[in-house]
Amino acid sequence: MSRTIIVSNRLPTKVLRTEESLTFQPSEGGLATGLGSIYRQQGNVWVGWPGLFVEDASEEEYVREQLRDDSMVPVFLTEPEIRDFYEGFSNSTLWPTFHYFSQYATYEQSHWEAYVAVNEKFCQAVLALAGPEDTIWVHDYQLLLLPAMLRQARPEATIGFFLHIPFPSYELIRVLPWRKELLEGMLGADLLGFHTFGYMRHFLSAVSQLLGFSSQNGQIETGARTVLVDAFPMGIDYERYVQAAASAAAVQHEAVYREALREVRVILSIDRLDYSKGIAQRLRAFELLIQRYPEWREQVSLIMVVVPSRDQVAQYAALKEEIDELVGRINAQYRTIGWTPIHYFYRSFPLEELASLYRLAEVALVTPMRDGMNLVAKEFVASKADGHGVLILSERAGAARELSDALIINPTDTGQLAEAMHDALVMPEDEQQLRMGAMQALVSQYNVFAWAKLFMDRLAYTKIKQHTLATEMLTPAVLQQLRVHYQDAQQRLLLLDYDGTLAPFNTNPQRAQPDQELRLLLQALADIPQNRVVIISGRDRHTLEAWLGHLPIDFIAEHGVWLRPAGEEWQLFQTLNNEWMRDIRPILELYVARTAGSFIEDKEYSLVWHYRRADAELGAMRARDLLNHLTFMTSNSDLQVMEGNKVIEIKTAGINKGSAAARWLATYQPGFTLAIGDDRTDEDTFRAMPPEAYTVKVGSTPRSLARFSVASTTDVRKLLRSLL
Ligand code: GDG
Repeated sequence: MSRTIIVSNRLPTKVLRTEESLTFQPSEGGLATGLGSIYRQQGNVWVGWPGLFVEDASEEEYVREQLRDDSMVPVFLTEPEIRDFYEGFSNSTLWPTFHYFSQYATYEQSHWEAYVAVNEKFCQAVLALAGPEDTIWVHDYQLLLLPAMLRQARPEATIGFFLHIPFPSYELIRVLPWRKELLEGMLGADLLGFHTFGYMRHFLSAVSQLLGFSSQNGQIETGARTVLVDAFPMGIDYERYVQAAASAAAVQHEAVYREALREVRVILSIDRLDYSKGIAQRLRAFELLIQRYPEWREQVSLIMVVVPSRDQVAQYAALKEEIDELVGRINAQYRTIGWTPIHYFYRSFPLEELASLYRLAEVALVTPMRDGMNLVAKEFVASKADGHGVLILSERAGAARELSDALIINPTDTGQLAEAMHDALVMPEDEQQLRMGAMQALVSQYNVFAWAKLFMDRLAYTKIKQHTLATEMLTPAVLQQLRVHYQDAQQRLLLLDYDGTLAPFNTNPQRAQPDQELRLLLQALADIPQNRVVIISGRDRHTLEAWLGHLPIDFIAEHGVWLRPAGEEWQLFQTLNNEWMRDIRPILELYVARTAGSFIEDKEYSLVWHYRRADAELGAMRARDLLNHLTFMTSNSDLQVMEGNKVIEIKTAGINKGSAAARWLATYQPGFTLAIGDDRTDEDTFRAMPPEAYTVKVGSTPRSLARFSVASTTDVRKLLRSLL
């Protein structure tokens, strides 16, 4: 049985040492709940640090056993490892660099060495667990080297990686002394996920500039393997926040706060202490609001929750001081006996109290300088059951790509931020409802479970594709074997594409008519009574008829629209049926949701996805993606996927080379089948073939569903001649 192994720096449970014993506390984090549904399934596990320095082997064993019952495997880290690997390289080198705070980054060789060693430690822990069939999903910036380490030990493993923080521009990555090693580490995965298209674009650019691997449609060819890169915006456990906000405890807390605040309206800000979160800028903007609009004094307060984090690191301590000083100064300057401008809490709250703050607030201020996604923004949206409330969101949070109905601001523009607060406070109710409703629809649908499923499905798909796309050269040994099978068979089917397969391309397509050699070759093959020779082409039937119609061979023309068995009349291949739309429409809807500006056109016998109005680069990428997705989805059906000008059309009636070829297979039930082709439409033929068929791709690109490949049309003719 195959299992899923989740690996992250921290386990979703925190082990705490109290005076008497050890306690095990579940983590509240979004990742823990989102992946909870996966790691608790039979056999699955989560590997990570339990957050505790163990004292001896017996304590280690105790923790290990306790966690085992809840599907977790601990990796024990020492204090020096946490200092150098975690606080050092992870949080003082990678975190500032990836959040565009290079000026805070340190570059310590000893931290790097600890980072390598701890990634290696995680690698050993995973290898001790993982079987060859297992799927390994690695998380976040603390484990960038792990995918390649795992790959080296297990070349066939299925490995996914997701980065929770931004991936910055190449200009920042290039500053790191270990930049190549870090990228190579990530490329050990089969699938690399980022929150946004922007991050993914930065990653592809860094890989291209630093490692020289180009990419197409998010696929990187490393030489050894294809690595797929894609955007998966992470969601929250929506229902959990809806319920927490509706809970009796939350309602009660809100009532207590409300009573204390009387009529004062609330703007809310919640973050971990971090320079990336823009906390000080937010305070200055609030001050500007009450300077510019004195009418809000005594009417509005800012409730600011800052959750202690990393305060051992110098910049964090300095930031804490700055915040303390700002809050103190602003409050001292503006407060009145009945009104406190800023209610500042430097601690964390239980979930229900957090939910009561979400309920209480009319405006949420989520204004990070940089943030991978920012889940607080989504949690606020989920908590506003009545549809009231305004979200002010930084354009530099990943969430801004999805939550376009928020008031989107530039967090360094203090004036704009103050104006946005004012606008939010005066926003009419119906506009609030409209914006909030749209965001709720999105956040509830693309929740954390959908996110995890999308990632896992994509990983499985990537892996299947890697396997199906392995093509080997048609060697003399294979040819020998092919001829033996050919000789032994009573019925033989030869499916031959025309352009690029039997005849070389000509700049003028009408000049590519068959030469004498080809006509004789086809004639000789067709004269053998056991052989059924079929020309299977995208060309129109009139051309094929004119060029080869005199031969005793079959024709499949216009990619399967028209058929003509030897000696018969042309006939249409057509079954007009729309049932497939039920399955295909949801896929298109998914792409509409993932590609702002795109839409679906419903036609009588086809569905069309239009992306002319989408961001050009994203549209082109999603189109590739959708094509791949649809090609895969429709492999065993009779659908045709066509790419047009900024459109992708899926047609009914199962008209493609594959379905036509399948009809020939069913009719003649050959003991030997040879299918040769050179382009994408021939992949349909290859796909329709039984596994024992000889499928041959012509051309130098090795990626094909065909089992074998040859270099040119000359080789094809040689192959066919050898059958005579
Ligand atoms: C990283 C990326 C990305 C906060 N205060 C309390 C509390 N919280 C919870 C929030 C939210 C979580 O902490 C914070 O999540 P964020 O996404 O906002 O930020 P990071 O911790 O920096 O997370 C980030 C994320 O990974 C996921 O990929 O979105 O960009 O930086 O869930 O609710 N929870 C409780 N009490 C508090 O006082 N219970």
